[in-house]
Amino acid sequence: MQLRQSDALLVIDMQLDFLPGGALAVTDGDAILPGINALAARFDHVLLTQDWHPRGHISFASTHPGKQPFTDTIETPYGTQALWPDHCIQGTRGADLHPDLNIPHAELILRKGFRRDIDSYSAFTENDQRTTTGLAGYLRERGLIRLFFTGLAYDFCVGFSALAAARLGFESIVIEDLSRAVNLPGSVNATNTGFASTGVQRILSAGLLSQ
Ligand code: VGL
Ligand code: ZN
Repeated sequence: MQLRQSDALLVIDMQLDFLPGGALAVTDGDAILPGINALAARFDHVLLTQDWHPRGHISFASTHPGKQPFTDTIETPYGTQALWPDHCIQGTRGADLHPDLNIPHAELILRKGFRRDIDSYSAFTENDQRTTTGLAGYLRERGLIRLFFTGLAYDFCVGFSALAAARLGFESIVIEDLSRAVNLPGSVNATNTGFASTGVQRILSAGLLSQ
């Protein structure tokens, strides 16, 4: 696959809390770091995202007495919200990008999930399906219309971002081997079904790295 000037690589949430040893560690999340670095060097335009929650965030099980992370959910004005361990708290070490992420030419770091009462898996549209992050406007204004997604987690922030991008009219491509899943029951199947019905493409990095 030939890269174009209108392409951007989005590197989703490669933060210490999502990597082994972190508060919401994704299994083997660190295994994709070298591949992401190598791929990013091929792209003129790279954007990074950072999950960026205030203390007491609605998605933290600890905010809701008696609730357990991963298994319990809550009902919110915008629907059912999964509950997680405290993670990616603004300004803490766990919210830092992994120091081995080596993409000095990244042009934007987009923070999301900073509203206490709305979670945001997607880098475009928050979980209320209404509030936007402004990213679509930023990309359109810059003429970046074909988007490649890598990072964590496949079944949450990568998946929701790629789906939102496709719905917003971008060409949306997930690089499967440069992502890893949290793997809650059914979450990967739901992600793949959503990709198929929304027109999100799934590719392997080799097709881009061999150019
Ligand atoms: C994520 C759960 C909670 C992610 C963020 O980056 O996939 N997952 N917050
Ligand atoms: Zn989060």
